[in-house]
Amino acid sequence: FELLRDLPGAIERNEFFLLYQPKVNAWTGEITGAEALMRWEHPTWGVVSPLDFIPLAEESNLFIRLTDYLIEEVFRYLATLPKKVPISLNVSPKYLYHEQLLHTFESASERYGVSLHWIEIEVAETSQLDEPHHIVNIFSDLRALGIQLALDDFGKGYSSLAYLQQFQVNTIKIDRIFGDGVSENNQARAIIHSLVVLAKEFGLEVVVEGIEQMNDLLLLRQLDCKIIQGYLFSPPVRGEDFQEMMRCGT
Ligand code: G
Ligand code: G
Ligand code: MN
Ligand code: NA
Repeated sequence: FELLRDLPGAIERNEFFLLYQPKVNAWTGEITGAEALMRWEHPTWGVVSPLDFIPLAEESNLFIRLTDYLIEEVFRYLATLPKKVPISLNVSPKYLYHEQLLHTFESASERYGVSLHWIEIEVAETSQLDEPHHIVNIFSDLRALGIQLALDDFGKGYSSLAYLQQFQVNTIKIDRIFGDGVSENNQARAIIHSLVVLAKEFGLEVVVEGIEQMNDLLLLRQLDCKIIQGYLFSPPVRGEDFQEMMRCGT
């Protein structure tokens, strides 16, 4: 309805912005990276969640312009950081079929003088990744450029393990349905424990999402999880605030 009507013009009107949520070392609290999360500042509705506008954008080709904006904005931001950390971008699986994909990353990297090693792409494991051959090839091209790859929302979809076997990625992000409340849930604990063991076998990094409580953090340390993301440490924040967090070394 109205969101759909307003979406095309919103890009020109500069109504989108990014928040950054830190990923931190579970032992030291050191910031190891951040995930960029998009928001739409709608003139009448206020801040709109990507859960509401990404599906709309994916119905038309607007998701390409939004992803182009995301990439441009993350490089612009990285260029301003005195001490860089890797930044993760959520990319619609559909964008993996966009023919300008590699060019867009390379061009931004050159223009901003920021190495592609600072970029990680998160692809939701819950999404249907059709044409596995294409995905395997595009992942391989992206890795060749130095871009890191993560399977997002891991464990929540239907084909987690199949994807892990088919697609070479660097990281799995364990979905927050397992991380949130893990200290009071034996099943979640067993699942995370197994995924940590599995990830080690594959030589993958593990990030556990949705950590809000100290007890969960303490348990994740026991399970040998090294990197966590969640409100316990910080919600997604404005770029200036993320930079300030890094400066203070929290
Ligand atoms: O930040 P928040 O928890 O509201 O994000 C909700 C969902 O929207 C998450 O699944 C997240 O991955 C997705 N999301 C956030 N920003 C972007 C973006 O820039 N592009 C895409 N495709 N998805 C995003
Ligand atoms: O699907 P993806 O993992 O990209 O989505 C990340 C979403 O999770 C973002 O919308 C972000 O705002 C949200 N998020 C981040 N940390 C927490 C948390 O500790 N608890 C909850 N409930 N949501 C979180
Ligand atoms: Mn994500
Ligand atoms: Na996720």
